[in-house]
Amino acid sequence: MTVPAAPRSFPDGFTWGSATASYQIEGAATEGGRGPSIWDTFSHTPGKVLGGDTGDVAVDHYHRYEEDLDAMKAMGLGAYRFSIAWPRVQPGGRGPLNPEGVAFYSKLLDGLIARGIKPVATLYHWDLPQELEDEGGWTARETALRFEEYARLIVAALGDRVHTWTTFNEPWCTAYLGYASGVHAPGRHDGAAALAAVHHLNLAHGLAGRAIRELAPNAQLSITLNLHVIRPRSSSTDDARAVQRLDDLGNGAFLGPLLDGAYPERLFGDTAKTTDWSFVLDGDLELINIPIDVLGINYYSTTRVALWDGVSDRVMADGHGDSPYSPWVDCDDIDFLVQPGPYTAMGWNIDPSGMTELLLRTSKAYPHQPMMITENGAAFDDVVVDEDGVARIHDPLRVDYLSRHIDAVGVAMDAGADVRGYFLWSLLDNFEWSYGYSKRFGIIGVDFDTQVRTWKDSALWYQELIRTHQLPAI
Ligand code: GBH
Repeated sequence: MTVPAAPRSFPDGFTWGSATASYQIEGAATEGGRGPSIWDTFSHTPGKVLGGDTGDVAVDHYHRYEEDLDAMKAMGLGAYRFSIAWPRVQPGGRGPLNPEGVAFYSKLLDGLIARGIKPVATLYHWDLPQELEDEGGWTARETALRFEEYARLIVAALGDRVHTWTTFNEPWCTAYLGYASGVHAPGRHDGAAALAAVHHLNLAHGLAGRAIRELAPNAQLSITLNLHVIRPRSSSTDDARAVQRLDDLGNGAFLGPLLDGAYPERLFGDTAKTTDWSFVLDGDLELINIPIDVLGINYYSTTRVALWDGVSDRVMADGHGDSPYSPWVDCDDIDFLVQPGPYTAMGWNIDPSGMTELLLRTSKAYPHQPMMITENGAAFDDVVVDEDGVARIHDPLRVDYLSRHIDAVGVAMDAGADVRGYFLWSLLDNFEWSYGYSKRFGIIGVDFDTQVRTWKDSALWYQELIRTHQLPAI
């Protein structure tokens, strides 16, 4: 790994933020008229989440949001990226808004604005109302129409206070982890369903985007994608082809319709045995292709692959959780290689060069598209110590990870990438999906028994970075 050229300055207008998601932090799963979501069902199904953990309580942000807002203010955050729980504001996914649910986000927005923090609101970070899943979830076109209605209602209710509306967080995860590998809710294993979900998520983005433009004309419109940096094991044409197939499924299936108005042509051939893509109807691509103000990118790690030679032992590295099912539809002949370390506590390899590569590649493909990093961060085993009666959490590995990745953003910006901001994942330790509470991504530590919050060294470090707009030497 390269050593950051520090100190590095960032432009004054660059936004420093942090991010969370509703199901991971709110708790209060049955309060305030909230209906069940697919993550309630999934986490309450034995065997789905490590340790049987659920988001029932999470870090109780629903009741402690004032304290959390004060921490954001003290840290100096310029923006806060959070998500709205659809089943909290429109239980069941149909019909009128639930005023109590709306009131929670309304108070949150007022609290952010009063503290001078720009709200970046995501409409969907994976908590689909269970009733809609019962009717087919994202495999059903109807869900995209329901999402448009939800967007219209909630944007009309909150719109003028939200700086940036993000339709979806990581539709790749919703489609492929939810419907193909099944490590996320709703936990299905059906490649055809996953590809239908890809399209219906894209369509829902277009429909909601149109609603946001109409109802909140002064807001920024965005979507967040977890784009994949996929590298070949060798320079063979076979390995290059493997990379291309994964790039089409993981990146092109979203970037294509969103920014080019078309799916990558190769994708149809590569998935022909699973689906005929007849769920793409006339007019859909025009709707999806609505211009966005800023493209959100989440970056954590890289992937290395090879086309299986049919003889060697198969390799299935991390990235599939414990599922025997792959999220990569029709890619059974591709091997996912164990990457060289170092690794985070998730087992993900640490590779800041992927951040630079991704930003430069995206800005080359879409030269006029502003971008922002909407998530980057790492889980590590923190060291909690008592220093003269004061609790401290030392997390030098996290500071190191963040330094190198923020530096890598700077390298891309120096080379011309138009990056408007960086959101650190995550503000608080939280419910890490199928890993439950066993993995901590927060820069503010949370004692999951007492809910006491303690700033980690990384939070103090980030506070100083924000104050000075300078990445210090490590
Ligand atoms: C994000 O997901 C989420 O938005 C956030 O809620 C979550 O807490 C956070 O990251 C930390 O996990 O071998 O191609 O399957 C990130 C999800 C991480 C999904 C890496 C794919 C493995 C790569 N991604 N992962 S692959």
